[in-house]
Amino acid sequence: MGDESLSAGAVARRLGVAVTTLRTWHQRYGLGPSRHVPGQHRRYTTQDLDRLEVMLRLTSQGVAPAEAAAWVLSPHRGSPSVLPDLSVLPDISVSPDLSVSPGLSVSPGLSVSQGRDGGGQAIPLGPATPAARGFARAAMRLDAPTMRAILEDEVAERGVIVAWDDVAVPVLIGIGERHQATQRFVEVEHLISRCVSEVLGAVPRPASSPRVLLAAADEEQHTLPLEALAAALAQAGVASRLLGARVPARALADAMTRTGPTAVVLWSQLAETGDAGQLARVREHPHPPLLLAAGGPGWPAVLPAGVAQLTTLGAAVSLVQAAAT
Ligand code: B12
Repeated sequence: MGDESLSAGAVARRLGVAVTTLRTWHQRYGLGPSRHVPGQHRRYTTQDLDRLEVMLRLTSQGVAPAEAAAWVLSPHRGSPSVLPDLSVLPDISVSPDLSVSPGLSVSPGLSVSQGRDGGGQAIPLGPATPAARGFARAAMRLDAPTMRAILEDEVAERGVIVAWDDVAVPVLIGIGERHQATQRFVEVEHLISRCVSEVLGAVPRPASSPRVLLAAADEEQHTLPLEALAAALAQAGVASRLLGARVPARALADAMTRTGPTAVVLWSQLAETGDAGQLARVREHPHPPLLLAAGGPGWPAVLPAGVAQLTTLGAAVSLVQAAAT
């Protein structure tokens, strides 16, 4: 956020809590905005946001708001990102992990139990940005407007690559793990996919004619990383044509014949769809692209000669941009 300050609405979106919760924390516990510009509403500074973030993490772990606020405001607490040793606070149930649980727009005054299900009601994130935690919390509440607002803010403020790497990816990986462990939360996963797609799809595209072709491998349904690539390329001024999921080799060859791309990127998420023969076929096309690249964990470790391996979104943008311009 730098030196910039935020309105209550922006802070609420970023943290994934209701504005009324912020207001109550301000009135009851003094955790309000500290930046005062004459004639305007007070605004939240980076330090204010840090304090609220800790407040949120503590209350999500079962600490009563009054105790959490007292700790946050304590002059001895050190860095705002350091959490207290929960075992020394009285009357709280302690959860060992820092995963994000739903229901955090708790009614103020709620003291202890959040009804946690051994972490089963949460998206495990590990170390994550406030925006990722807010996005994960909103996802667990199936609160699509807040999810979209958080991601849109990130895209606008930090760009597609950071929004994808720091917000979408940890939450996608986390919900995948949570689903695998519980066989639940398909609805959350689908809503996350939907919101990520919508926000990436809304990034304005360059008017130029696309010379980049993006496609998922045959039978591959995972397309979000390609959608991120298309949006990030667009932000870098590079137009692309995204064919989407499950593109058979023949269809890809036909699309190449008709559009003559200088760069082709194929995505495989699953080993089942990562048949390197598809890459070889692109290479053997009568008009092969300048750059043929494979992305995703589904491909074999050793790729056919002449195929570039993409490992991160940022590197993919640089490579494709260089080939397409
Ligand atoms: C969203 C999702 C779906 C959605 C996809 C929607 C869409 N439009 O894309 C839907 C519902 C369709 C789906 C379907 C399935 N899914 Co799914 N899905 C996911 C989920 C949650 C996110 C996928 C994603 O976008 N990953 C991209 C990023 C977030 O992950 P990553 O690739 O590991 O990222 C690494 C690198 O690729 C790189 N990276 C990240 N982003 C980018 C971008 C670029 C451009 C580059 C170059 C690199 C890069 O950085 C990361 C760190 O190394 C994952 C969980 C997960 N861990 O990925 C499961 C997951 C991939 N799915 C899984 C499964 C099993 C399935 C199904 C088989 C389920 C079923 N029984 O039907 C089907 C597969 C159907 C098919 N044939 O494709 C498993 C795969 C397990 C495995 N390895 O075999 C996962 C891992 C979930 C899990 N933990 O079990 N899925």
